[in-house]
Amino acid sequence: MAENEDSEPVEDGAAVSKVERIKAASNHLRGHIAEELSAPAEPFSEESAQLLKFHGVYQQDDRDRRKEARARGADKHWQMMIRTRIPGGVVTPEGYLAHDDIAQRWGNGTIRVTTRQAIQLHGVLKGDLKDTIRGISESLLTSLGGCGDQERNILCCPAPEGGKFRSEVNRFLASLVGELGARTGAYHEIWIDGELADGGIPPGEEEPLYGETYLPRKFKTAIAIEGDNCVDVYSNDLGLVAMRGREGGLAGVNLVVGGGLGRTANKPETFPTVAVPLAFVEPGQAVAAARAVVTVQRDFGDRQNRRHARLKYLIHDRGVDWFRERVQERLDFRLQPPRPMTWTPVDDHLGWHRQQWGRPRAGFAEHGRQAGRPPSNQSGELYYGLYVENGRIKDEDGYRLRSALRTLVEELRPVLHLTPQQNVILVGLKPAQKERVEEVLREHGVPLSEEVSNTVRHSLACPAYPTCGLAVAESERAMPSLIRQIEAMVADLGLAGERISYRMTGCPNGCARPYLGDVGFVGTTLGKYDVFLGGDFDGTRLNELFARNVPLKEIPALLRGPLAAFAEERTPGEGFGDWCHRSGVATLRERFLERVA
Ligand code: SRM
Ligand code: SF4
Repeated sequence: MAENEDSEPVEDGAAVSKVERIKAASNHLRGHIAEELSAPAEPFSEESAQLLKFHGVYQQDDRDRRKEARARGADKHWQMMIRTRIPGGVVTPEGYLAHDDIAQRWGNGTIRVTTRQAIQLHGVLKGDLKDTIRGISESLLTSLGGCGDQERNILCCPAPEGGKFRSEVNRFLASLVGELGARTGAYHEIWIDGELADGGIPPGEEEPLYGETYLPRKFKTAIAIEGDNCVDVYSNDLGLVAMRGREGGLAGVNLVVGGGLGRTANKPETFPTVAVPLAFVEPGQAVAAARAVVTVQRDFGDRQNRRHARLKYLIHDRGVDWFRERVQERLDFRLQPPRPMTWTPVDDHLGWHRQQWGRPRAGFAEHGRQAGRPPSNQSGELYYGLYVENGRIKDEDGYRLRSALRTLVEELRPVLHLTPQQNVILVGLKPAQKERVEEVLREHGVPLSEEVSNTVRHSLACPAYPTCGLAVAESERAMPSLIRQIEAMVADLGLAGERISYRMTGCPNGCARPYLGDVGFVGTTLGKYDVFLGGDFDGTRLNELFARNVPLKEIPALLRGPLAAFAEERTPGEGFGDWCHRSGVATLRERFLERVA
């Protein structure tokens, strides 16, 4: 039997993890959440905390306030994080303003755009949770499916491009969201109308896709547009690459499977890996094919050991051919061989662009229903990709991004497209409004995206301390200072024009996708990071460990050698990660590290 903290033996000698038993006994995710809500001063039980994740809620504690909590005799300063699921990152102005209101009233005053195009609100107290979720729901959004062992927020390239092809991709996204979502009424009962919540499963309620135990683990899906991998499609359990047809529409979809980045320190049996090609399917077959992939993972994924439960381990253990056969068995059409894919450097969609169609209406904000869009942009509307450092929308000292965005959204009513790089695109702006956008940003001390250096612009960091219970090192609070030191050094080396991605996380789980950056920093303990080099800017290749346990303040000096050599030795157009890969990260270690760890 596999050894792990979650598994316990059962009578027939098999084992399922504790979370599996909690799911099975939960009456479609109801459990005792409603009952426990009536005691606002007490934290949720472990069972409810597990089920809450399916509702998009994490029970956390403020790790900066542990001492203070103990001093006043409390266990911890308990608080909730709520993650709103936003397919393709498309939010109406009303949806955005509702989150801004909630952040102010019940949260910690900040809004966080995630690496999966969702919104997180931190610091909500248990007693305010119901009002918070009701507020989200009133803005026609939902946190159901934000977390938990189910299909997570489905990513899609956020560029507000129009035409037949994008309309078909958008319709595909909406169908996927409808097909792969949970059907339980628990969310509505507990948070919205309060009826039936502890009364078991109402007659006739079914979870046709998930059954009683949902999936063995989280399941992540992304749609990339052929050529532009801005969603980091290879890091997903299921990647769907939309391929253009000769007539300008959607020719079909390439499926890639088994990506995932999480790993556990000192457990080499856990590892990051990129998704591998599975098949090509026609547009009308793509939803069924995606569903079949999910059901194979549902039926064969590891339900004993949660560290081995992601789809990537099933594919690693059984092979992609075995997996393809299982998927094929569930379909009434033939899977075709995957088509060749080429990628151009990832576009982060920042700055001013001309839209190819008129003012959009909310795409997926209305619980997955997509509104129509006019086919062409007769009014010459624009979109503006606004850089948000590490996804945190906040007011702090002279930098008042949150107020600036609130002003712009209230005044100009743009739809917002959240990006997988934690940025925000304001969509549907009139050319006459360009000046006003820039004026509001300047008035609030927010740099225009065009003024942000390439180094800062292409950096990502996960939240880590103080909210993430799994953090072993700082990330969002460490990156701004580190990246500015690197920015100065890069400029000094004459590399300011280069696009190099730097990604940091406060533990090896990989939430800011550090193993796919040109450069990755992964926290190992407070103040120290493993440094990885040699990914590619297109996100198709994992980087490799360059140096272990590097103190934060030594990172710039450590990177100087490889960056200086890159400046001298690169071939025309070669990226930093590609140069590291071509040189060999092992060779770079010998050249630039005095002592190889
Ligand atoms: Fe993540 C767990 C934050 C994207 C891999 N992730 C967490 C938790 C919920 C910590 C926890 O379980 O207690 C973090 C909440 C921290 C906080 O205070 O907000 C957290 N993950 C995030 C976000 C907010 C990072 C960000 O900077 O935006 C991202 C939210 C995405 C969303 O909207 O759904 C986020 N997490 C990712 C990604 C990147 C991606 O999906 O594109 C990954 C790597 C890809 C993957 O899943 O393999 C990722 N998060 C993990 C893992 C490791 C999973 C594994 O297979 O081992 C965990 C821990 C776990 O699941 O046990 C985790
Ligand atoms: Fe937390 Fe680790 Fe994810 Fe960062 S990478 S948010 S520290 S789980």
